[in-house]
Amino acid sequence: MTFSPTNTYFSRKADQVLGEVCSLVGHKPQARARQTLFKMVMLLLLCVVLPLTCGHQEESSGPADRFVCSPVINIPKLACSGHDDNSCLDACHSKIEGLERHLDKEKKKIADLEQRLSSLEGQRVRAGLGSAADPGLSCKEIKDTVDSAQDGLYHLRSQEGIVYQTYCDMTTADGGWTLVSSVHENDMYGKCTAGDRWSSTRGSTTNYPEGDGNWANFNTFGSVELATCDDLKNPGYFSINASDVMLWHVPNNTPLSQYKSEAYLRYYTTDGFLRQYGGNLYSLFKDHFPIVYKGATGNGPAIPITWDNGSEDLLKSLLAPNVLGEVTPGFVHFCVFNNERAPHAVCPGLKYNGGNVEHACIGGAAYWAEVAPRQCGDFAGKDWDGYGTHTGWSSSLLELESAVLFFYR
Ligand code: 3S6
Ligand code: CA
Ligand code: CA
Ligand code: CA
Repeated sequence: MTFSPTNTYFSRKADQVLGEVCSLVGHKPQARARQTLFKMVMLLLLCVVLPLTCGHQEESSGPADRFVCSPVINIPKLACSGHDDNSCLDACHSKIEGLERHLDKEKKKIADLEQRLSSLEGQRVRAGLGSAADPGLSCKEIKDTVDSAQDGLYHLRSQEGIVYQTYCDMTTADGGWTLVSSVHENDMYGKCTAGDRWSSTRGSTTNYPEGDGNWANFNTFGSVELATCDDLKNPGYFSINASDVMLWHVPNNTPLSQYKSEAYLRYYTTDGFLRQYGGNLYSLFKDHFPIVYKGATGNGPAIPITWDNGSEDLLKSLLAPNVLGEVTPGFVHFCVFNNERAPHAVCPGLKYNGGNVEHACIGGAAYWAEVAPRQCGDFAGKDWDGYGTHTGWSSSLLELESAVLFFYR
């Protein structure tokens, strides 16, 4: 006699017990456990129950009745048309394994979708970088994070946590340029008077060898929309850790929306020179080349520039004619002393080789000795041979009446 499930009663009984056990453990039974259990139930039925209730039973010979072997696991019921319990259980098993593989695939899909969702959520949060709610540290940080960022106004925060708004150029040479300052001459006839913040607002004097000292202090002034109407200096000037500078020459009183289009000269450095001077102009002037009357450091570096708008020829056409013999266009030159040992903070667009620096370079301290106070001010001696005459040592009117905007990247 074998224990094959040839009898409907046996097989249903076994199936019922197995199902109860399966539901107790909550999952698929192991094949061996199922076989053992099945045999035990069979024995019990054959030896005890059957003689009492059923009397004589035929031995196995015909085909098996339908045997549902997986009542607990919610899969399509498997009909055992087979011949013994092992083949049925094997079939059950392979079915379960198939479903598990399917489940694993679905789990992986869900994990992938979750990852995509969290990535999209991250982008949405970072897309607000540069807004009032999430100020960036620099235009470069914003551009690096949001590649589609456009030119315009953004909110930044200084290292100290001061929030300010400024203009970001997000397109020139891959963008990321932060407007940090502008040098504007509001009164060429006023010699180191009101508005001469990048030299001296306290007169032509040797009492203050550094003048107002704004090239190397934490003072701030102006506003982004008035960068061509007055001087600008925001916390980015001393707070941003930058590599290069970009300069724009923009006619006075140009509105913010037209800074770029109206800038007839636009150029930038590419060699990362700021990194060796502390990461910004504040550090360059504070720690390396102080703007001090009769200062002992000598001239600072002349950094090659790449033109974005304008050219060396255009620059030369705007400079004072006498200056041309003393300069090499194609640079931005920092901390340049003249014949009388007056420092000039920046020579925009050129390297100054001679001694009459005051006619082409801007910003300084508080004293220019030559016919003092005639060269004292943010634009020093750009009007030496008359206001905007473009003769001798005088600049063109356009240069005299334009602000120089400074960007960091
Ligand atoms: C080409 C004329 C040179 O003139 C000199 O430059 C003159 O002696 C000085 O008065 C003048 C100034 O130094 C210009 O800064
Ligand atoms: Ca002035
Ligand atoms: Ca000024
Ligand atoms: Ca001179």
